[in-house]
Amino acid sequence: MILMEQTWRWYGPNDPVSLSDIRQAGATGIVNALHQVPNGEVWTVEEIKKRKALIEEAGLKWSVVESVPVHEHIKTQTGDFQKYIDNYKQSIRNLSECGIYVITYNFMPVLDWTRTDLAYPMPDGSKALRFEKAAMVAFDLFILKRPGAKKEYTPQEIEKAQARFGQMSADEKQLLTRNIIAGLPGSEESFTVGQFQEALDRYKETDANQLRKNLIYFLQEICPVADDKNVKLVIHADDPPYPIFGLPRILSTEADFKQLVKAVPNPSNCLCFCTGSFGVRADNDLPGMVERLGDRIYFVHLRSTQRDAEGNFHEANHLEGNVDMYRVMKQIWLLQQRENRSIAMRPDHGHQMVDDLKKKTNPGYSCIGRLRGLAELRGLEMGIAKSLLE
Ligand code: DNO
Repeated sequence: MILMEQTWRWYGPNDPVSLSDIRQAGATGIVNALHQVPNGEVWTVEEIKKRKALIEEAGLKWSVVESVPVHEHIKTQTGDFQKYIDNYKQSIRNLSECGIYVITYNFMPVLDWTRTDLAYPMPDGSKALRFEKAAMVAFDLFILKRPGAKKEYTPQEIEKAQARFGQMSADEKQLLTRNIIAGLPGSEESFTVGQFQEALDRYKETDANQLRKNLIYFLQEICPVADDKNVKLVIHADDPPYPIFGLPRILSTEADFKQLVKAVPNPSNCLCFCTGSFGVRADNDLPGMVERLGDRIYFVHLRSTQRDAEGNFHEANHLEGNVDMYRVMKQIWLLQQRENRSIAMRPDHGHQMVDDLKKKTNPGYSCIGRLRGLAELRGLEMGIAKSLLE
């Protein structure tokens, strides 16, 4: 019987969650990145080996890279993009040489994952991450004052945002701004309001079609290297899975990924299946996606989101919310047996809860919430496996 490899995202030596904590959570694999290397530069064998040794000394294995960031120039195909692509190829070769074969990346313009509230109170006293539409629109229209933004919203949305903004204190406005543009854990970019507008302006010539072409070009360049080195390049879904701030998003649905595979069929062109990101769209059939895209899934982020009719969502407990985790898990288990391989998963995000409420934690990446998530998910997988086998 093949079960998933249980992994845990670790932010490196400065992470308040230590490698020893992670071992006690029961994970065996580490998901890590060299955040100290500036975006666009080569990850050297020496630096990779140093980090790898640290992880192995703790009795764990560096299983997945999340992420080798893709430089903005690659996404817009401007400036030194060819140099950055060459550097990316070298990082792939170097990681493979060190025995690391799964590399996560995303192709979201300017911002990585985005939330408006990092401490949304849940009825049980824990705190969750939340994306509130009215707050996002309020930031866009009244703080950023993005030219042309008004056209993208309905009169009702604008009215709601206006009312929401009117009730915010100066501190709340500042916090909202920070939450959106100062960079959440793992994002490689961080902006002031002025810098953010400049970054958006760099996408004036890059609509969804162009961005897709640039991604295809990037993959046509790097996939042959990855194929040759046995590496899987797993793209992460857009989060949230639709355009924000007028920026194109091109990996939000099953059709988006299928189109990408059609354009670049290389075996290394694979998917990081993030149930929380894809699950924000009601039109994404998650268990069906595992069934149909499974041969390309080499890493899984498991979490659930709860959405409402207005486009708000918050992160639910791992087995609650809109993601049918039982059906997703069943498909993953079947896929593993079918293909005779174990897939790395990590419990993604978790509520800030219990003692972590008194600590400074990385939003979404506190210890106890993820520990709860991992415990529930491994139990679910074991239950499914045994019930199908007996
Ligand atoms: C958020 C993460 C993302 C992810 C990147 C992958 O919690 O899932 O930051 O790591 O989008 O490149």
